[in-house]
Amino acid sequence: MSTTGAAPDRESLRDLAVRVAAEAGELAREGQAGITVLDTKSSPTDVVTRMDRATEDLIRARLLAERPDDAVLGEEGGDDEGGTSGVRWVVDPIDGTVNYLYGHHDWAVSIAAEVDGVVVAAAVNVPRRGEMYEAVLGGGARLDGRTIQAPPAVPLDQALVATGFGYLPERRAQQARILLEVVPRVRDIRRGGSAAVDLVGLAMGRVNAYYERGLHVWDWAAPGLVASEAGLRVGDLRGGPPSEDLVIAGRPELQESLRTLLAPLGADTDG
Ligand code: LIP
Repeated sequence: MSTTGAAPDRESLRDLAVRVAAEAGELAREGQAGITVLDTKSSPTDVVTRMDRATEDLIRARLLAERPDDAVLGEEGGDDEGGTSGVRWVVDPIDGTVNYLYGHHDWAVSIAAEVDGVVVAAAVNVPRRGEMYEAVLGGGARLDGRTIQAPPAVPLDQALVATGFGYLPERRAQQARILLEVVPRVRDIRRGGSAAVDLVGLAMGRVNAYYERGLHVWDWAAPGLVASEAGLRVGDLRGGPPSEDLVIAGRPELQESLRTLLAPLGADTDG
């Protein structure tokens, strides 16, 4: 992507993300009742609904109406590969589609803005909880306008740890084997069904740590910025940035302890 003009300010990108996430969240919330599977993706369990597509279409249209020179990467529509502004939006219209399909509350609309490859602004709307999270890089994280800070670390054996499972059977089998080693060493496990809700919940202290293999950048871009701006470390298993191999998050001391537990188990491999 070639860049033209001055970098836009982060707050205006965040404000646009929040406005669009609010409208998209309302559309998706209204469409949840009676929703059915429209299609499947990587496996028969990896579903997409009419509302995933409609919500992403609305987000793309609203973002590009205001910023026509930006690029957009979305879970459902892929990478448009356009854009000359240096800004790329990373969008998950409904993160937690299976929760959405079954009428659960924990699903989210995630919109992040990257400038030259760095996530600088984010909005995560969890409509059925009535929660709008937002963050700018270096500017902190907020829930409904109030600054949030994650609570201090706890020792690993007292940690409530969220995780998730991929859609491929072989990967799930390895994730289950790893879980057998994790469960006896932590307070308990939660499988909420939305990586975005897990990561913003971590920022709120609803869990103490989170790990998952096989996420995509749209799963973590926006909620990962909310989490890191709330004082959490969000990375991979080897001390690098979050990746499809593994996303692992928590207060730095706890994230380190969890990495030490997971690394020898091959948690960033399929076994
Ligand atoms: C899902 C996640 C879920 C995870 C799945 C998937 P989707 O996103 O948020 O927690 O375990 O692997 O990535 O498919 O509902 O947008």
